This record gives sequence, C-alpha cells and structure tokens, in this order.
Amino acid sequence: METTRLTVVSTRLAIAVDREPSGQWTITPFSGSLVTALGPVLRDRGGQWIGWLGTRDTMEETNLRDLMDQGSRLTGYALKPVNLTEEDIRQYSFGFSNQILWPLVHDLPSRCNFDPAYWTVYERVNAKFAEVVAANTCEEDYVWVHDYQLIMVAHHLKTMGIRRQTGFFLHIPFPPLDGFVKLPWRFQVLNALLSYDLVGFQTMRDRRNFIDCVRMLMPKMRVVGHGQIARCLTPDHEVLIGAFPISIDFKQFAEAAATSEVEDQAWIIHANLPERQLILGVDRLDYTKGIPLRLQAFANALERYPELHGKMTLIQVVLPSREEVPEYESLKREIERMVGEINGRFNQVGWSPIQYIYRSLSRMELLAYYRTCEIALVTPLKDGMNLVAKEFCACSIENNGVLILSEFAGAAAQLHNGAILVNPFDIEGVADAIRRACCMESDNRHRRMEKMRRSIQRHDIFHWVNAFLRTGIHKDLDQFPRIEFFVPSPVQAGHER
Ligand code: GDG
Repeated sequence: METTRLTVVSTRLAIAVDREPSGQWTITPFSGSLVTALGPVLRDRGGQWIGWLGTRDTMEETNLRDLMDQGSRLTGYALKPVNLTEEDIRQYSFGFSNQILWPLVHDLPSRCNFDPAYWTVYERVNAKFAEVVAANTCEEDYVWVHDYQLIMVAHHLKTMGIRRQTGFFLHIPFPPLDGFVKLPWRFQVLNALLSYDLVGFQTMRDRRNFIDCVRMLMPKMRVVGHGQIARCLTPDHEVLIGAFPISIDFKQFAEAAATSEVEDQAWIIHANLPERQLILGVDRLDYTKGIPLRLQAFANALERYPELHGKMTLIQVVLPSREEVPEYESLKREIERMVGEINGRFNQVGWSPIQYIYRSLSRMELLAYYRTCEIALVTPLKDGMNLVAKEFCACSIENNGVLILSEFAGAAAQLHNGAILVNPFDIEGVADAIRRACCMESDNRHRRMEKMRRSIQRHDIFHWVNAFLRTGIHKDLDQFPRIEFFVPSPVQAGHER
C-alpha cells in the first residue's frame, strides 16, 4: 500500500500550553531533535502529531479548537490532542510509566511499585490514544508511535479492528531477560510490542535483549535473521525488529555553537572561571543519570589528586523533571547536600570546586556551556542513548573537548573510539578518568573528538529517521508527497521532555 502521510504519536504534543494569570492560553513549540527531524516532513507533507496537551487545566471545547488551530499554524502541521484526566496522568504516566517501566528497564527493579491499578489505567490510556489515532488516520497513513508510555497502541488498534501500518521506537533501554521477567504484565507487553509492524531499539544490545525475551517467553514465535533487521513471525503477521541509534541535528548544533552570540556567552563563562578546566554535567533530574555517584567520583579525584585543586571546576546543570514524584524530590535534596559538602570541604579563596545550576537553561546558554567546557562528564547508570554526549561533541567545534562517557549509555556503542569510557559505579575509575581528561594532550583530544564528531555528523537525526522509515515503509523523509498549505510562523525554543 502506498503510504502518503506520516502520523507521529507521542505522550506529549510537540508544544507546551500554559495558562497566564489573566486566563489567556499561550503556546510554545518544543525544539528538540525529534521535532527538528520530523517537523519538516509533517509540515510540508500534511502530516500530523497526536499527543496529550500537557496541561491539567480543563479547557472548553471551543478554546481547545482555537488553541489547536493556533498550534498548527505555529508548528506548521496538524495537532490532534488526546484528553487525559488528572487520574489518567497520575496512574498512567507517574504510575505505570515512571514507577514501573522506567526503573525496570534501567535495571533498578527495587525502585518499581508494581501497583496493579497502574496497569489498568495504562491500558485504558493507551486505548484512548488508539481511538484518537483511529479517528484521525486512514489505511494509507504510517503511524509512528514513540516510547514506553505507548507500547499498547497498535494492540488496541488491532482489537478495535483498525488496520494501520505501524512502527514503534523505544527511546529507553530494553532490559535483559532476568530483569524483564519481573514485570507482572510481561506477556501482555511482549504481545503488544509484537502488534507493530516494526519495533525499533536504540542499540543492538536492546534488540538482543528483546529477542531473548521473545524466544524464552513465547517459544511459539519464530525469530529469524541476524543482520541489522531481524524478523519475528507471529501467527498473523511479520514484525521487523531493528536497532536505530537516535541522534541529533549535528549541523544545527555545530552552526549555532559557532555564532557570535554563543561565542560571547562562552567567553564570559570562562572569563569568570579563569585558568582552569571546566567539566560539564548536564542531566535531567533522574536517578538513572548517576549524579550522586558522579559527585562522589569528583570528590574522590580531589582527595587523591590535590594537584587538581584550583585547576578544574565541575559545572553541574540539573534540569528539573518529574518533581511530582517524591523520589525525585529527595534526589534533588541529596544532590544539593553533596554539592554543599564538597564545596565546603575543598573550597579555597577564588575557587569553588562545583558550580551547581538547577533550572532549565535557554538553548543559547546550553550551547555556550557545551562550547566552552573542556570536558563533559556523562555518567548515567544506564541510558537508552544520551543526547547530551552527542550535543557536547557537536558543539566542540575546535575539537578540543574530552568526553568521559558511561559504558552503560547507548551512545557508548557509537562513541567508544573517541570517548574515555567509564563504569559509573567505579568511583575511583571515574576519578582517574577525570584526571586523565584534565591532563590529556591537545593532539590526543583533537584526534578523539574529530572521530566522534565525524561519526555523529554521518549518523545524524535525519539518518535515524530515514533508516527507520526505509525499514518500515521503504521510504525516505523526502519521499512523502509535498503539500504546501501552511506558512509556519517563527517558533520559540523549548525542550521536548
Ligand atoms: C530519553 C532517554 C535518549 C538538558 N538540560 C537542558 C536541556 N536539556 C536537553 C538536552 C538533551 C535532552 O535535554 C536530554 O536528553 P537525553 O538523551 O540526555 O535524556 P532523556 O531526557 O532521559 O531522554 C535517552 C532520549 O530519550 C532520546 O531518545 O537519548 O536515553 O532516556 O537534548 O539538550 N535543554 C535546554 N536547557 C537545559 O537546561 N534547553
């Protein structure tokens, strides 16, 4: 069947909706890599994005219609909202998604709260998404569903008797068999994933884990093929299973990092922290990002290598996230306590070892930090990919940055040749890596960074989208028919998650 239109489905629409004190609604489009990559094809080719509005404030039907029209004019493509109640959000998003699937796939089952009510609501909300997909698409559409919050969408479409070509991409890791079997709904989740026509993972490791689970838990399914794409033969269809490492818009990052605005800001940051190497950590507030262990490793480096005192500063940026979940609030307090303790212990006149920033930086500020910092310390305990690692490299336009990267981040599979790989649980190992990065000769830095930048440039976000679509429907981004009917307005920056 000829596919003519792309429909993207994700938990959140690609816009943020806010209500001002005056009662007026405002819209800000997001500007993450997914939006950058998919926006043009949705915009020029009559595509659409389906998702939740992201606000818990109730809105009258006419307001919602106006707002969606306004949002569509701003983004350039149709936006189709899924209405979720307060209860839906609590149990589906904060519950099943963030308190069961998230810790489980990041190998932290002891953090899971296997409340059966969460599963019921997760199912119900996925069915709501499927209803909106069914109502707004036709058989020629390609429906591309994103991430762990929406695993059941294709399954519900099938149950409703709706035939669509569907693809699913999991942005987070897929756990090994012994972790996955702990999930009380393991069969339902595997079955649901096998309802898609294509299931994409970040790395070959994730794909292997998934195939192991299918083979062990569903012995009647046959999985064949060892190359880039494997196939699972289910009783009613064939599911393609592949690894598609997500990336960034390399060109956009590299060009933006070279602008005079970013350069000036980068200069100011370094001028205020003179004669020392700046080490950057940028993470969403999340226990999977390994921030406390990283701080311990940094303190360990200061303890064991006093020659580094006054010669390096760690700038740790934490992006507020999931603040409604009590665990995240206590993680924030733990990080603040550790930063205070380390600064209190090692502080000297004119030198504080850590600068801590707890807020969302503007895109320009973020780029300036990427550009000016000599070292990036990216040490998640486990991560689907980690885009910060790639963004740092893209902005290291003088090739002088050093990337210290956790071997448990998906990005390590691609960047292992240039990064200093570390085990984030090995405090002395990470401390040694910090020292090694600080002392690394310029030639070595250049060689390593050049390798990583070349690889990211070649495998950018557009390469990722094309690889997925080519596998799913034998099409590239630019093979969707062009329908020019929108004149997009300039967009403001925001971030996706
Ligand atoms: C999930 C998976 C996978 C951070 N601070 C600021 C800011 N950011 C932006 C970064 C980056 C994004 O947030 C974080 O992306 P990550 O990939 O590091 O992590 P998750 O949010 O956990 O994303 C992950 C990803 O999905 C994509 O598939 O790589 O493994 O967990 O883009 O730039 N942006 C702005 N200000 C900040 O302060 N503007």
